[in-house]
This record gives sequence, C-alpha cells and structure tokens, in this order.
Amino acid sequence: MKVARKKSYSGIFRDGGAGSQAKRRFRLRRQKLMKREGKLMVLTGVPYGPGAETLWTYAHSPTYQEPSIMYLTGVNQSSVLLLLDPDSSGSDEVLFVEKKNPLMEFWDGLRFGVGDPKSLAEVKRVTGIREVRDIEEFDQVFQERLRKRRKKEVGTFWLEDVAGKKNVKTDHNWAFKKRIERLVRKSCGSKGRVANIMKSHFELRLPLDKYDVANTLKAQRITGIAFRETLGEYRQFKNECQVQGHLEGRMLFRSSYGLSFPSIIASGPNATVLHYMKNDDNFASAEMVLMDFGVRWMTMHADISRTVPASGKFNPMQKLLYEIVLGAQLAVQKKARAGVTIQELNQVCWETLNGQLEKQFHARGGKSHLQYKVRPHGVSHLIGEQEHDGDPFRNYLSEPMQVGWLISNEPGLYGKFRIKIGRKTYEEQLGIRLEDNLLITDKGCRNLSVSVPKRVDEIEALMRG
Ligand SMILES: [Mn+2]
Repeated sequence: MKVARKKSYSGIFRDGGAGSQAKRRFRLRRQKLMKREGKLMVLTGVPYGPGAETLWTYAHSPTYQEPSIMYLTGVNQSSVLLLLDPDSSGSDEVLFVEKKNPLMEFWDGLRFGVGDPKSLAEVKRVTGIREVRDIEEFDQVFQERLRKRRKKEVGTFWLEDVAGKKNVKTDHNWAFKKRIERLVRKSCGSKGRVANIMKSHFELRLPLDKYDVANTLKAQRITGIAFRETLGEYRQFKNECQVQGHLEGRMLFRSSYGLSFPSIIASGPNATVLHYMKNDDNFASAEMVLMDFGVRWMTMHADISRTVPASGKFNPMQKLLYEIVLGAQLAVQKKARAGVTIQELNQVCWETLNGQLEKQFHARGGKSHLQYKVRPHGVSHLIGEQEHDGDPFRNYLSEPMQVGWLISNEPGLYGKFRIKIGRKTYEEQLGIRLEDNLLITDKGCRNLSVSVPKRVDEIEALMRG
C-alpha cells in the first residue's frame, strides 16, 4: 500500500487566516507603505532560522521571521530580502530568496527557492509578489534601480528612538542598513542617503486588522483553556517546572505556532524577580505562584499573567492584596481608549494601586516592604507582530493611543507583607501580577483576555477540580 503525503508550505507562508484574501491584504500593506514613503525601499528578513541568535524573534519558535517582513509578506523563512520601488517602470515589488538547496532541505526541511517553480507559485498565491529573484542578484538589481531614480534616497528599516539618537545595533536590521549604506556610497557617492522608514512602518503596522484581531482572540482562547486545565491539575504540582510543562503542553496541544515567549513560573519570593526564568524551584502549598505565559496563533499573541495560591485557596492576606491589584487593573481598563496615552494609564494604575494599598492594607495595620519606590514596571506595552511591539525605546508611551492598538494591562505588586486578620498574623514575600490584553477602540477598549479567568471565586472553583 502506498501512503501519499503532500509537501506543505504552510509553515513558510503565513496567510494570516485571510485565505484567498491574503495576497490582497499583503499587497495593500506594501502599497500603503510605498504611498507614504514614495522612495525606493529595501528590507531584510532574519539571516538565520530557529536555533540561531536573533534579537527580535524567539529563536525556538516556529514563527521566527523579522516582524517587518512578516507584516509585509507573511513569509516565514530566513534569508529573504524585499525591494519596494514605487512609481518605477518595472515591477514595484521584488522578493529575493536563495536558490533551491536540496542538501539544506535534507537538514532543515522544506524551503522555497529559486529553481523550484512550485514553491514560487506559492509566493504569488500568498504574498501577491510577482517577481522573485535570486538573492545573489540583489546588489546588482538594487544599484540599477537606484541609478534610475533622480532622488538618491533609499529607505530601510532599523530600530531607533524617534529622535534618531539611540539605535539597536546588534540585530540583522542594523547590519543590513550598514550594507545598504555601503552600496549607496558605491553607486552615488556623497549624493546618496539612507533613511529609516521605522516610523511610517509602525504607524501602518500597529493597528490590528480584523484578521489580526481574530487570530489574537484565538490565541487568547487557547491560552485560557490551557490555564483552566492546568488549574484543575494544580494539586499534583510541587515544582515550578511541572506547572510550566503542563501549561505549555496544553497550549501547544492546540497551536503549532509556538509560545509567545518562554513562560515565567515563579513561586513565593521568586515572583519578585520580574523576569524570573529558572522555573526549577519546589514550592509549598501555602505560597502564591505567578505565571506569565501565552501562545501564538499565526503571528498574533496572547500575553497573560495570573497569580494563584498553590493550595487552591487564597489566605485572607493573599486575597486582600490580589484584589488590590485587580482593582488597579480594572481602573486602567476603564481609562483606556483612543487618544489617551500609556503614560496616563501608568498614572491611573499606580495611583490606584498605591492608594488602595494605603486604604485597605496599611490603614488596617498591615506592614509592607515594597522592592521599588513608586512603580515596579510600566503597566502597558504594545503587542502585535511581536509580543513586545513598537519602537524598542518606547517613545509610543507618550503618544495618543490609536484605534486598533493592542496593549497589555499588567499591574503588579512585589514585596514583603505582614498583617493580622482576625486572630491570625500572615507574613510572606510575594509577587502578584495580573495581565490582560486590551484592544483600543474610539469609545474605550475591548478586553480580549476575558476567556482567561481571574476572579478569586473562579480561580478557587477551577482549582477544586
Ligand atoms: Mn506583557
């Protein structure tokens, strides 16, 4: 008996769930960028695949492309270059890729490439790009295109702050920018100029479209199911690693797009380390466990934090502190809408949290030692093609939020706490963080994480199994 199995390019071409609309969607994104910039542009994908070091992608993830290329093409394969040439006489879009390489495919699996008409037909079908060329021809094609242009300005993408003073110099985008500068100098000497298209690129990319929202919701739902399933099994866990294994297993059971990031599973005092990664400690049932986790669907993310009592039941102090954090989170959600800045959300968040800590904890005789002065971290970051999206120097914190932005809402409380409630004194060092993802609308916001439970009674009911 012969078992036939078709080769699948589904891991390489991510159509964003848009199906037959995919090529129109990607084409429109590139057209908008060309209209805005009006200049010759070139962008690079990641130079290496999973397992190699890259700054803005998680190397272990099956979704690893440079997000700017992912946004403009949906192509999830290393070593591709994109040339955009608005108002040119030739084709205005060219994708460069390596030659088909059977030896490389023997090691790393299917790749698309020059010399393989079948895979190049897929490029057209999913990305809408009609011209695909050998990456070895790039320098020559680029210089020809530049020569034809009157204005010798080339746009490319690298990460910098809005003032243009600080740059990320350790990633592939910076290395590519340097390469383009050398090529421009070679072609047109001092007349040439290389400009950053980061700002207009992010303006287009950050507001999610309906497919992105649908994919984000799917990521949130899967993350929610995995969380519920994990709570139901919590009694058998004695170690952070066991929680991680179960939670990530249940997420990946339902999504092959990989985790949003490696989970943080931090019990007791470990939760006061904000980016705790060890995940190898045993914990006692009296302790709280902070979990920061999430899965991807296509290129979109869930970025969720929940903090639960290992025993399945909050003690009175844990419940009191937990509800203070929850109150701050709700205050932020109420305030979030288009036009408001994330800086303003920070103000609401930490004022509410610190105010309630005074009123509900200190005024009742509670003593605390916080491990920071006013706030431990920001309440929000942008989410999109990357789990942390937008410019890495976070100039967006002071910009009015736009309809379609997806932001995290993650207040936290970290330190040592002691209080007498009834006849019992409670004392522990802990961290509590609650994180949801909010879609900004003009009237307010939509909490996309409602499928991940967080109320005290819900958590306790789920942990009873
Ligand atoms: Mn986050």
